[in-house]
Amino acid sequence: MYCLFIVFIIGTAGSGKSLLTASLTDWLKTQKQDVITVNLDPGVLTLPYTPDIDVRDYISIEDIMEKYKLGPNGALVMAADLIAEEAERLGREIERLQPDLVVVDTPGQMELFAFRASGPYIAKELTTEPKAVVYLFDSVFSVNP
Ligand SMILES: Nc1nc2c(ncn2[C@@H]2O[C@H](COP(=O)(O)OP(=O)(O)OP(=O)(O)O)[C@@H](O)[C@H]2O)c(=O)[nH]1
Ligand SMILES: [Mg+2]
Repeated sequence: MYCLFIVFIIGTAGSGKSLLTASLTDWLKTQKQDVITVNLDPGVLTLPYTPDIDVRDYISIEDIMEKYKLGPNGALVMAADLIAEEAERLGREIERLQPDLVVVDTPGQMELFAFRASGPYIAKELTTEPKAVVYLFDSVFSVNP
């Protein structure tokens, strides 16, 4: 039976989510793991990895700002809801690629993913298989408990 594990990289803005997605995936590939990356950040311009599935193919922050006359934060809230609408399609894309592991890079404004209904909904819709969360803190701040 096909079974996949999906890891959501969540953390505060600039805590290193995208870089960890890149390094973790590279390392897993050296361990001969069949892994793919998913970018769920619609606002990012450049990434340190080439995502196999990219939410920017469906959603553009600039288009949302223009179309709905929203500021950058309002547009990100709206984008989170639009991603939720696309979640089933993203889930089908993952299924089509049949990986063993999926590393999901989430948006910098973690409250959009972690503290709104759309985040858990997206997580649930992407797959019914086992899921894990890796939570990143700012490392410099975390030195002092
Ligand atoms: N020295 C060091 N720099 C890091 C580390 N992880 C990330 N960085 C740097 O921190 C900056 C932000 O890293 P990103 O991976 O873009 O962080 P992010 O959480 O994806 O950022 P947003 O998506 O914008 O919230 C980049 O310049 C990285 O090179 C790390 O472990 N050590
Ligand atoms: Mg990022």
